[in-house]
Amino acid sequence: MSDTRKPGLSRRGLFGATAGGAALLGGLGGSRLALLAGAAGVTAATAADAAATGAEVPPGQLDDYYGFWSSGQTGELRIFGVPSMREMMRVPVFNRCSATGWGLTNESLKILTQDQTPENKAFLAKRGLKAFQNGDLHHPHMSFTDGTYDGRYLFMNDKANTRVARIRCDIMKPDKIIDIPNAHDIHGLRPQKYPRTGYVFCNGEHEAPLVNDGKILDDPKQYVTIFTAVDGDTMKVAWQVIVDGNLDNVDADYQGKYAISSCYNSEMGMNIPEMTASETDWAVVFNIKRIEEGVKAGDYKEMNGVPVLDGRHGSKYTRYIPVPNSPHGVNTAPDGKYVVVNGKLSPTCTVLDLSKIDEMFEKDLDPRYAVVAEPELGLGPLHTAFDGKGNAFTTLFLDSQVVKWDIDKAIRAFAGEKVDPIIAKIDVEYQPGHNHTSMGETKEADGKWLISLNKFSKDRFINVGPLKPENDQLIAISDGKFEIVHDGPTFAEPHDCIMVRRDIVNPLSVYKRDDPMWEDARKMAEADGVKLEDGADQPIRDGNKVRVYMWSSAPTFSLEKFTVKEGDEVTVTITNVDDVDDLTHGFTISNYGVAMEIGPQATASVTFTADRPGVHWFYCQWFCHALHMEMRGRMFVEPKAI
Ligand code: K7E
Ligand code: CUA
Repeated sequence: MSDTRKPGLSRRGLFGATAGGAALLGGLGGSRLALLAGAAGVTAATAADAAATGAEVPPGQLDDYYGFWSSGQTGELRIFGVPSMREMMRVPVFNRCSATGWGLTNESLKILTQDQTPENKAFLAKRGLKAFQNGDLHHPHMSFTDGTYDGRYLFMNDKANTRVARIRCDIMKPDKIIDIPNAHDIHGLRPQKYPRTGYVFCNGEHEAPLVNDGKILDDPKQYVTIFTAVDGDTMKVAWQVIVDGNLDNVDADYQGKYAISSCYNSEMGMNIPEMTASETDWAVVFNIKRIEEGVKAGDYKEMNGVPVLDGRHGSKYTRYIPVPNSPHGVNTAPDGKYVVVNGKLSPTCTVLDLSKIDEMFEKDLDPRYAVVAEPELGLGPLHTAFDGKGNAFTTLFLDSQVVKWDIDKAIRAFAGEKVDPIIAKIDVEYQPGHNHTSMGETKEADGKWLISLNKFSKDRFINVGPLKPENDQLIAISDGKFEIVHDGPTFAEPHDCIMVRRDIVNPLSVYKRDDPMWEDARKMAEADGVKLEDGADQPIRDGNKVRVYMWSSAPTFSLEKFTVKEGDEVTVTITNVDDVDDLTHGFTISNYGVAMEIGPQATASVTFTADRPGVHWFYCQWFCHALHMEMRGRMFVEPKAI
């Protein structure tokens, strides 16, 4: 990064001043300076500004929107309130969570392991693990019905370990996490918007040999990239399509006909010069109906139990629309007519007309036929959001700006009319990636708020050391406004988010006792003649397996002590019989690495080997009562007779 304190360099320290930035800018000519000259600055917002724009949410008042934020390499989902930008909750998904025991409890491990590929199971077992401990969650998106959010599920990708997860919105916990076979490193992910979700489209970003058994390295011709459609109801892979090039981001249309993915490596390069060599890459359009017919007709190869169709050039299932160098984001406008493919290394965005895509397939036309605009917007366009009123907002990574532009004018300019589609630009701090508008990826886009998820915060906050937070900026866009009203530091590293009207999301406050999450615990208890809500007075022994059943009710566990033998495999199952809002208990056994959350009316269990003799206190780690500190008991581990 450039040193912004050096004289002669602005505080904004544009990427253009760095070696990496210079390389990225190569070939873009003078457009950067021209664009910068036209950029409108923005002044720091004050609290009064925030109040005037409605961004301030006074203490005790509720937000208008749920913000579902990804967390990139942290592997979790985060829930924000918008417009206050208060972080409300973190939901562990692909990561291991110390607070809740996600990745440790039997209930979470079942979800993490039940759809693993045999290869992953074996690979992890060799490392003494049941599940991966990390993830890279980029794209959280809600399920749709008829073009808008329906509040059922959230779907999300794991780029690090090629997984897809689903969160139940009634309890805000994952209920399905699946490995995607054949593909490598799921990046772009979007649910089908119409008629409903339906499919969840997933891009395998990275290319690899189709049979990746260590025989092929330097023969990229034998590398492929795989597009996956997951059935959002069953969370099974429905089908996959092999494509040319790689796959970056994806979006679906509002007609249920297509998914459109960007490709930044049509070259099939294996290093940066090779990947960026060509002046054009493409957007690949998947024809859902034709693919479904192909699956029915048996036009596929089965690989790891999945029908895999060939969608490479010449296939009837796909079309490759050439777009300028290394596109990134793909965003369908809420009018259902247009799709914007963001140029990244090109200062342009390419606008596709979905009705022309219909014609292109039917009449087998030149794929560029579907292009109806290609406005030059600024440097490093990554993602575009919409206000539902004909305007688009595109992040400019290199310029550290968001540009507001008029889709219709861009189309008219492309047709030859002398109109400028650019309405305004504002500076954001700094280097924005995704942006998102309230309800903006649905037909109910309301044009109230825009978020710019900036990859660098630099000097916007007090210095917390070399690792800085990112900076998510809230921008008011209603009534023609275009101003930043809030800076929000975030830990590594939200890529994407959605903002959902709060009436759509209605989670429970207390679990229902018949929740399927602890079905296994219930069956085990039944077999042991125990009712989960009643617990058992004594551990139940079955060889060297010992099962301990307790209930919790503030501020007590039903057992003040239990005894097991060294070497026993112990399963502790706890049912929180409190049915009060917000009364979560925890269960931690000291010096055993055991901790879990037990929500009101929930059951949770954990299994471990009692290999340390002696007295070990277990305690509740969720502050639940005036006697919370006293909410504890002893596990006594009798030493093995020597
Ligand atoms: Cu970071 Cu959506 Cu993974 Cu763009 S992606 S920024
Ligand atoms: Cu129960 Cu603290």
